Amino acid sequence: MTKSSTDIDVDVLVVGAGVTGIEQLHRALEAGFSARLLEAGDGVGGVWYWNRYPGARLDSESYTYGYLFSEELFKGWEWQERFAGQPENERYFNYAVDTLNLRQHITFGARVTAAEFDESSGTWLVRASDGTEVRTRFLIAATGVLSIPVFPNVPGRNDFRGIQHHTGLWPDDPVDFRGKRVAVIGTGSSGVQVIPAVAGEVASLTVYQRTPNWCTPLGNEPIDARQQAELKSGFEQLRETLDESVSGFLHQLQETNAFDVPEAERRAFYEKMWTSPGFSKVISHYADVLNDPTANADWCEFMSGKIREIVEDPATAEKLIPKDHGWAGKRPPFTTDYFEVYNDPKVSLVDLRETPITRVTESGIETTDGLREFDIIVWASGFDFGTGALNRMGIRGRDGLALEEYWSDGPHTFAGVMAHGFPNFFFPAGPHGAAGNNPRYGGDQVQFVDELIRYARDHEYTAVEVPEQVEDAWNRMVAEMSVYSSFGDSSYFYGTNIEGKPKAFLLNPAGRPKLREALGEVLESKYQGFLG
Ligand code: N01
Repeated sequence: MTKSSTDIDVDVLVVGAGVTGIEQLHRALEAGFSARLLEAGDGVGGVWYWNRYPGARLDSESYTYGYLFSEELFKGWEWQERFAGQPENERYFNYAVDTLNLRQHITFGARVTAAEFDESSGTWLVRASDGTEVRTRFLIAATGVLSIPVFPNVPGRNDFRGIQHHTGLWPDDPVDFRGKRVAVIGTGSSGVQVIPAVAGEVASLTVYQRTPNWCTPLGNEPIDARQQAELKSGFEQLRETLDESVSGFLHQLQETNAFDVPEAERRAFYEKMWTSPGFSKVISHYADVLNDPTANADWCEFMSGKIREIVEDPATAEKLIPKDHGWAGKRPPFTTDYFEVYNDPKVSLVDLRETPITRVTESGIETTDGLREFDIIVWASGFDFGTGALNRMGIRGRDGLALEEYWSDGPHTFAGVMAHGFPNFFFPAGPHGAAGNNPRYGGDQVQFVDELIRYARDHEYTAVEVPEQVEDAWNRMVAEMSVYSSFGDSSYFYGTNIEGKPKAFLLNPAGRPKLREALGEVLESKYQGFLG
């Protein structure tokens, strides 16, 4: 039976049970809305459900990544490591869902395939792959920026008779790497995590690298009892510091520029930075490392020296040193024993710029240099970042406007959370929203959506929509500021990893303070122009 546009099933429909969707569902229920969540997978955790490859691990400090909206939830969980691995992250999101009593509101195995806005009633009719059909007033796509895995466009992938998996679609049953001939394609954050994690078990490991990355040590360590106690007693301070930070991390900004100090002091600082944990190497680095090419090159020279020191074979070391981008020209991965792995005689590196892949065969991978046979291929080849999931959901807004058409030249958003022409539709943690510790930005957007839809309900508005000029102002800011971004435009942050995808900046180049300011102004104006 077709659903009538007058009867709604729920006030709020959330899509995606990742870090953002879980919080949004919780807030909707707390606010007294009837709410439901559709999740394509069979479990919660979002990226931490799908990316269960060996070595998958956070590189934001665990306690800054988890939820901070509830002190009780924060204190009820003790993170075991500074940078938690996938299993701990997945357990954490299950803990959150069960503690907040959300599981009964989640439908698993339901991938949204279509969502149409009905103007006369101000509702959305949403359809999912399992036949679910829901009419909702507010549709909130918490589908994330890294949820559509992509494979290189090489012929023959389906001919391979061995085992092959994408890191972003890793199976639940463990893959047995023992004694196997393994290929890993891609050396982004996923590839450089999986490579050292499996190297010890395999018969041989061949790494197919197109672009080397500036990998530096992650600096992981267990969280001891003293730190656990400090975290618990410092909850408010932690939250405050993160709220004031430029990108949702605890790391403090440096005021000194690289060449303000004598060389010996700079070398000592670089030594400290090399082992300094995770993103502190970006945020707490010399103030000009991201915007002065000479300062950036000086740090890169230091890192090149480290790679040459670690990797015994000079030719391999040279291949592992990035030549086409500086520090943070691509998203820098943080690793554990990555370069060291190349000293293991079982491990070899294929430079795809010298010998590109020509095809995948039944038994292995052929490059211009010949065929190598494998038992397992790991595709660590990345994602359709930012807009991938949203553009595939069949979103149809006012007058049937297709989201993927509206975004055919790149996303148009207000604060990475709303788009003009799509009333009562939100996409917290979407493109243009974040650049840093994602859950902190996503949390700001979730709170904004929560406050806006409560206001609309309490004041009996049936539709909310971002005014065109408000969206335009945000898009202008993104376009103007991304010109000064340190990210090279070969980065997936511009969508250039996907053939035919428009080149457009997909992050929020102004950071979290600007996001909070923009959302705050709308709230303060009592949603002027948003309500209809
Ligand atoms: O994906 P990527 P990822 N032929 O796009 C290569 C987050 N994350 O899954 O650089 C050959 O970075 C491609 O080569 P190139 C994090 O935000 C976080 O690794 O395009 N190679 C590249 O080497 C991260 O940034 C963690 O030349 C091809 C690789 O595949 C984001 O997810 C862990 C190719 C793709 O790298 C994505 O990371 C993991 C082709 N045709 C992920 N196409 C943490 O630590 C692509 N490649 C928290």
